[in-house]
Amino acid sequence: MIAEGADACRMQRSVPLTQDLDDALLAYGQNGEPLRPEQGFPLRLLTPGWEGNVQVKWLRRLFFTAAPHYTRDETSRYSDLMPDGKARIFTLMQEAKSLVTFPSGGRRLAGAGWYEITGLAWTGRGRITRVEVTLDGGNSWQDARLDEPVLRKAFTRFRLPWRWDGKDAVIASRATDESGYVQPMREQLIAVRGRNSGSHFNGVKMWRVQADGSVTNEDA
Ligand SMILES: Nc1nc2c(c(=O)[nH]1)N[C@H]1C(S)=C(S)[C@@H](COP(=O)(O)O)O[C@H]1N2
Ligand SMILES: [Mo]
Repeated sequence: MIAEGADACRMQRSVPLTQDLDDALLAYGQNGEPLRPEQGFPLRLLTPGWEGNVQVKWLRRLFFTAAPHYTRDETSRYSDLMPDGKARIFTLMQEAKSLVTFPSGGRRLAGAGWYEITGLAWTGRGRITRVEVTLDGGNSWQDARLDEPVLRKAFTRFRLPWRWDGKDAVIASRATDESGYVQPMREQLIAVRGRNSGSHFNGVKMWRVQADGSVTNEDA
């Protein structure tokens, strides 16, 4: 199935008609009101568990073909060039991902003391079963608490109390899902998929907290 948007570029994605699609929706509303323009008004394809980039907004038409189409968006943006020169294409599944939303790049901590580290985790393969947090750039990890209810293919909020001693800290989260998949470290992902896989990046994301309280992007 080719889903096509009504934006000026007529965004097109190839969507396989597999069993994974049995909870797919053509969404015309959200939270009791019509879809908002930025969410794809009047109609959006929603394929829970698959990456957001498949979920075509401002849906204009669906058409059915015998084989996937190598559309412009498919090949120019969502195909990944692997280190061996081959391309990884038509990747759909949202692999487990998480990130710390506080503290995060651009924020500033007022001073040493108690804070709540919090963030979001999600996976297309079912439920999030565990989120670990590091305060020292990945040398050691501790379990965060997951907010209930933990639902399939949905955001799961995690929390961890933290007493900041006012010294440098490098903070990140790492999610595990019910399939046993563990969110990879950035370097592990780059080693396997190279540096041209940005659209599908689900690696661990580090924030650096400096002694003056500023928080910056550690991977920049
Ligand atoms: N029609 C159309 N749909 C689209 C896109 C687009 O450019 N045009 N971008 C896709 C990509 S790359 C992403 S990441 C998500 C973003 O969805 P959001 O705006 O709800 O976060 O929409 C997807 N659907
Ligand atoms: Mo995107």
